[in-house]
Amino acid sequence: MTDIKLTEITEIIENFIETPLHSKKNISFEELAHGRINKTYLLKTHHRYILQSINTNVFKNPADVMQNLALITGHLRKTGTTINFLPCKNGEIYHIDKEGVLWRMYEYIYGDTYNSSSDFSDIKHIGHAYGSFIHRLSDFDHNLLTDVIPNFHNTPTYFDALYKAVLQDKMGRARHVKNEIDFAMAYGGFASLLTDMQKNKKMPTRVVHNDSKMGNVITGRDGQICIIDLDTVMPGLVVTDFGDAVRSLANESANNDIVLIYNAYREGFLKGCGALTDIETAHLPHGFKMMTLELGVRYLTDYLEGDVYFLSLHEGNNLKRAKHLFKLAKEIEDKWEELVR
Ligand code: GN1
Ligand code: MG
Repeated sequence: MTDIKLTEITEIIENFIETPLHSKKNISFEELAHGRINKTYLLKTHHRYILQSINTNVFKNPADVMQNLALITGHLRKTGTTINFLPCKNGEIYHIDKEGVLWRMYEYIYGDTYNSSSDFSDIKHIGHAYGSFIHRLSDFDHNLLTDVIPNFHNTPTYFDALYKAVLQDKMGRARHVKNEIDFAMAYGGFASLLTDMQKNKKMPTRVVHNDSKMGNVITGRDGQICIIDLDTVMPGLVVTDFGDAVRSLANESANNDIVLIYNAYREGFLKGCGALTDIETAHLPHGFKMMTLELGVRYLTDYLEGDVYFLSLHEGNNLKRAKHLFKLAKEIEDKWEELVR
């Protein structure tokens, strides 16, 4: 799936200030296909680097993303490890190529990740990592950040987009997914529960990660935790950050007991983030349910619109992802009493 040549890569990295890569001998690269939004390459010489281009269909102003990242990583660096972006010859931490594509590079973080971990002590560890992340950013002024994807976890807007996609039915796919559409629509009322509380100031706005998947936590060789994929770090709700993480664990972990996953994550998360308000703590299960439905709705909408947002690996990929999440939402419903206990 790699569609870039080594000569193009070397041309891009020329723009970053001197690094061991500039020996240009023995450089090899491979595409890392974990993300569904940006293109990511691992560059190898005697050092390793990550080179990424930002998807401008998703991030309309990529320079704003980099401005946020400079502020966030600067703040995080005061209390521990974070991503180190390489400076460019132009004085920025990014380079824009002739086609207008924004490229950035950072030092590869050697360590362990937790893809498909099923071990409860690992899950607690991931929870603790994201909890501590929120804690480390709790004294960062969120007004400094640009809203790089407006309404990113504003669930009702995704439901509105689904209604619109069903009405337009650009690809003529709606009739094949009637059950999924009906399943999602039944949650139309639930969708605004958390955003309403945020609007009414019942739930505080905090700086959160907003894409808290297990694969974004790296335990470095020095034992320090580094959280990556900081593009969507923005003001948001703790409960959605919590919920998206448990959603990702329940979806991708080899372990399939969602109540045990939820409890293990909750224990680590609460230890890491310190005091939450009673309203926040009481709504952690709602965050899990909300984020599961929200992502399911986003995938279903993208399927109806012709797979224009998420990288789709094959025809029907986004529908399959949506179905999987709706199955999880149903399971959350079935286990609700145990989750709110
Ligand atoms: C996208 O590309 P990736 O995997 O980091 C998406 C998240 C979804 C995720 C689902 C900016 O993130 O919101 O949860 O896919 N990011 C954006 O895997 O839309
Ligand atoms: Mg991401």
